[in-house]
Amino acid sequence: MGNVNTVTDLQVEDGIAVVTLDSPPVNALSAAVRDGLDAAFARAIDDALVSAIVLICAGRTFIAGADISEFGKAMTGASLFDVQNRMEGAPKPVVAAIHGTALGGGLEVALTCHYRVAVPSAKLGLPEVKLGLLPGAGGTQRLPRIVGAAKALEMVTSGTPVGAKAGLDMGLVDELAPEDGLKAAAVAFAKKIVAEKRPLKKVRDLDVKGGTPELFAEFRKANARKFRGFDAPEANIKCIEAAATLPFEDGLKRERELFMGLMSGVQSAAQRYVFFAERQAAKIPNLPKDAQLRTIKKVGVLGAGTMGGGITMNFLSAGIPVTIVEVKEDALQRGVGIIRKNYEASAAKGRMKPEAVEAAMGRLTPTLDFGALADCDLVIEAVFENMDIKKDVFARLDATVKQGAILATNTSYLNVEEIAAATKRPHDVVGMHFFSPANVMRLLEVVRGDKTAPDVLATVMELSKKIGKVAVVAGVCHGFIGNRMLSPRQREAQKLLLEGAMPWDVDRVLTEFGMPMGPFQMSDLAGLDIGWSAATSKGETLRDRLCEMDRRGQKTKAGFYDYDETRKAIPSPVVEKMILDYAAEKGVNRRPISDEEILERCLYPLVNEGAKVLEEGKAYRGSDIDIVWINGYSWPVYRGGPMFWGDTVGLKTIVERLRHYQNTGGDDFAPSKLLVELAESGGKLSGYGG
Ligand code: 3H9
Repeated sequence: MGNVNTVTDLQVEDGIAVVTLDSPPVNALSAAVRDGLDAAFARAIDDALVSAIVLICAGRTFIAGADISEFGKAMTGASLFDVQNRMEGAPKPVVAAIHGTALGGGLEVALTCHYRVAVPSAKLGLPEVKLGLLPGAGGTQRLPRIVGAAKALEMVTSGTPVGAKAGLDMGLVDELAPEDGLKAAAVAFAKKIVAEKRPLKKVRDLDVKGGTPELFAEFRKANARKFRGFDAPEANIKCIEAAATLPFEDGLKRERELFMGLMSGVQSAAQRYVFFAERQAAKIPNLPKDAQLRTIKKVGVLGAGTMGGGITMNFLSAGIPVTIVEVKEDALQRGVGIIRKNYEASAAKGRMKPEAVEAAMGRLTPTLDFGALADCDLVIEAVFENMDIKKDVFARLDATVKQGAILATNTSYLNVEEIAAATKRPHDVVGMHFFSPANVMRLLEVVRGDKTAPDVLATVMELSKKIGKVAVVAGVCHGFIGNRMLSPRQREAQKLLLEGAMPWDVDRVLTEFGMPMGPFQMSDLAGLDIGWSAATSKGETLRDRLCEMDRRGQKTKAGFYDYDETRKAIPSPVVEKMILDYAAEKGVNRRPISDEEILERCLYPLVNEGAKVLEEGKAYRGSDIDIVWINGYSWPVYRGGPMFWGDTVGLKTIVERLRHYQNTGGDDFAPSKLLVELAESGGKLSGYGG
């Protein structure tokens, strides 16, 4: 317990005041922390025996930012600006001692200190853009005064922190401290400053270097694609521009205005919601407190195809050895070759060191021997998507793999309980549904069968963090959470073609909404012939007809679109004619279809399906569904996922429009019971399930 308030301690020793914050988990700038800082600095400044002040944090990190959970609530406690003014205006040196992460408001506080000392492992950054915000406590005005306009632009618009060593090179950090001796080093540094009578370095008094109009114009142009749809990057750029062109106080005012604009907007509300939703998804309700995690030291992967190879890479990269099993030597060699090629491509782009490639490959044991899976702690099956094959594989795994191991299936649609029933240990069986490319996509759907043991679930959730995935628990149903909700969207997209739209109309509406690709661009990319066979094709669907013409997608340079040499998609007159003929054959009178109808028909049934998932208890929470869509299907994060977006549209409106389409298009559009209930009671899908 601190002697200033519950989270702040002040000790004076040998003329140096040490202010310690201790507000777990991340020392965020809550009202109590601001009050504590304010009072502690007032006392230390008034104390004639104090010649310098060190600010340090207890626990795992320096201040990790403003307290995001306070946003949108009535403000209490000391104002952060007053605290910063007190610190910066102190008549004696103030030194920030940084470990862990100095992020957002945390770095902004450190920038009002006269000096900064950090351990080498510390990270410093302004990640507000990831919350749809900008650094609103002077960060956009002070950072460029130290690191220059170009570097500041990069840091505030990417939100990516820099390490302490890079910080030292840029002038953000004044001295590095030993990893286990931060406090002593910071105190010694403060004493040195006093002894040498060094000036009180105020960042606000420096000039911004390199903030030319050309820099901003070029930066905007170079990043236009990346920032498409987001409000926050442009507001961040405007702030750095203000820093380069206005006096400090005017720049601060501009920063404040732009910050308030973002803060009251729906994009930041969505992105802040996603921040907490992601952390919430990792929590399993009603998990027995005594659930011990199983140890996973060695993983087995069955199948060296695209999925098996991608899955394997996750573990190899995280330092976990993998035994990969195939049935044929050439398939095994091909799979291993692709894994190596992927790593080497990363190394060529500078994303990993060549020795790390060898280290990862060194953890891989390729084999044709099924028996080699016997001593694995977790085996993930990634074989052909067919129930009989999966059952056979699980029966063999049951007979081969040691007791206590976790047996996982990567199925995307099949019933995990039926697969588990092929073993005598269904409690050890779980779904681990990776998304392609499995080494890149962040989402992992963890499918819980009725018999899956709680410790199996907890172990897989924990392991997913280790391999850099965002895991969401799903119940057993066709397509689990994500693919189940995708299917009504695909159905409507196809129907719209018949009724009057063209593939490029549907794709344009969905990309303007913020999806990186529309459904037809996605089909062309994936290949139209997945699950199609020339032998059985009857030319019944548009897809059949395209494949029969060898228009199988990007790989054949033709699918729903034509493709030029640079893979640019061009609307195809052949496809247009084919769609018109097809509609005529089916006796459909095509009509003009508005963009609004395309959007509503593609997305409202998807939201409705999400409500059914919740109603049936196949997801714990509405926010889990949003995490699935953001990380597995690239739903625009600034719209918060389909449940959050549905709430912003208004559930009453969605129910009304679904009923409207139900009148003309049938019961595919019938609103779910839960959706109707929430619409009537004023409830929210995003808040459903807590
Ligand atoms: C800002 O600063 C605005 C200013 O510019 C302007 C002000 C006027 N607030 O991630 P973890 C919680 S905006 C409240 O699992 P890790 C988190 O919810 C802010 N709570 O740990 C979780 O709670 P629980 C700019 C926060 O070790 C627990 O702490 N700063 C905050 O993997 C542990 O978190 C940021 O955007 C917060 N600021 O990662 C930084 N941060 O256990 C956001 C965390 O109940 N934070 N919590 O689920 C992070 O990036 C990571 O949390 C961090 C630690 C890297 C710090």
